[in-house]
Amino acid sequence: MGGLTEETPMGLFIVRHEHRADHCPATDPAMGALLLNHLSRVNTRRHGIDIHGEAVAQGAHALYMIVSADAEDRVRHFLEPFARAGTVEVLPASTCAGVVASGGCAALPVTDPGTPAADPEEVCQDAMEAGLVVHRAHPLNGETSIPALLGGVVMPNAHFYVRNHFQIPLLDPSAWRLEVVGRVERPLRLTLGELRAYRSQSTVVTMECAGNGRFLLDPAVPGEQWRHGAVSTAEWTGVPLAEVLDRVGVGTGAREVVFRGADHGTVDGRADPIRFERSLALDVVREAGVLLAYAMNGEPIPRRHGYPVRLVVPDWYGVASVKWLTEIELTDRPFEGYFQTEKYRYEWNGADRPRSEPVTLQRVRALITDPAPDDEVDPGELTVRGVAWSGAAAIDRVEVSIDARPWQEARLVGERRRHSWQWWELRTRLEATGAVSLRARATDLAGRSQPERPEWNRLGYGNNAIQEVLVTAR
Ligand SMILES: Nc1nc2c(c(=O)[nH]1)N[C@H]1C(S)=C(S)[C@@H](COP(=O)(O)O)O[C@H]1N2
Ligand SMILES: [Mo]
Repeated sequence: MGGLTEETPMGLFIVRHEHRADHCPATDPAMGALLLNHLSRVNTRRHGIDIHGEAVAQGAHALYMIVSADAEDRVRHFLEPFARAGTVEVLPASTCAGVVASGGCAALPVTDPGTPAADPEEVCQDAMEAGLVVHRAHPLNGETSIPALLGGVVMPNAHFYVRNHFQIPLLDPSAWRLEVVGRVERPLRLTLGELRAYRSQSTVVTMECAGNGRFLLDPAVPGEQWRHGAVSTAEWTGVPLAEVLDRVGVGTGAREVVFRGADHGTVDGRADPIRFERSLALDVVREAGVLLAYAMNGEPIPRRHGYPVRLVVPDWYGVASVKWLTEIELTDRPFEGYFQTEKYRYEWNGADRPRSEPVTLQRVRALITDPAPDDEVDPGELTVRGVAWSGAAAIDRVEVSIDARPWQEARLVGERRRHSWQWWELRTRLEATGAVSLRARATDLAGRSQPERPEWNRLGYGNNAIQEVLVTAR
């Protein structure tokens, strides 16, 4: 093993030291002090190791440590004083995130030789530390825990849900280019600096995964078992796609715009790896206020959310908002990519033949953020709060029903918003004690509301059934 360089990956080790009861070094004050100095930050840094935790099992004369170092030899060298006092075992180890992300204790770490991609272990560890509820470690999929929604209109980037189909690509911002090709009059190739020089716009947008709430479908359907947290809101800043289209000039016969992400991998039923690609009709692109976003809540878009540039399609289910965008192609025919034609479609078993429809606008929905499921609340005054949104129109009203009693209208908080969710609250009274059911139902200005029960479809999309939160009053 070479010397300690900046690129040397650090290994994780578990150390176990034991000594005989009648040879406990800690009983001798001088020896004890020596050991403590040996374990000091100054000394461990000198040895090129980092101690994450150490503890002595009480009465067992056994010491355990979790350390990292670039090589096992370094750890052994550091442990020489302990070896003189008894036995030393050094076990190469992984974090739980590393083990789960690579598919088990016996598996080798995941690597994809094709593209530089983010380290799955690191990506997963970050998500856990941010408090996301992880559904799958690799590729990372995690939802926002509902209490984390509480607060302002937008939420911190760290808490924004993550939906990935492939590994997160590591794109170098200086090498990144956005190609605009196909049925255009003047094809274009933009650097990040050139894109940022265009007129920018900021929009607060609520993004929801079409699979949000899938766990409630009966019979169960395959796919990530999202609860209610595959939805978040951020302020996105970027260039209106319409500006770039004006610049290239839409060519004759152009009908659709295809967006390509830099991420890729294999999927069921296809032999060759594919990229993440989606299309939108040209008229949708013009009307929807689509952004080529480079900032999220005022910061560069984090890696897992599409750095350096992603599409943001307000009001549409998240799948339309292609991350790690590198190519835009105008075409004269309907796009038939995997994520367009085989996934992200509502499919029902029709009377005589199966029917299918693409997933488009987010369906109207209210979420209760407070109280949380299984909370204990005091009888008497109760405030129920939450958010509500709809892709088709602004929210008209939110109503709450307690224990299936008549609906009470909640107050909408702040101004009416078009592309982002709306906070609402209801101050009410709880007369009874014991188990209490709280339900919230939103209606938008287009007159759409929520169904009582999830509407089943084969791939489990668009479940906007009225949410029920059960709490206990005592
Ligand atoms: N390139 C790329 N873009 C993507 C995806 C993806 O896997 N790859 N997932 C889509 C889906 S299904 C959703 S719901 C949103 C999620 O965005 P987020 O991870 O920033 O929350 O990104 C969309 N864009
Ligand atoms: Mo999604």
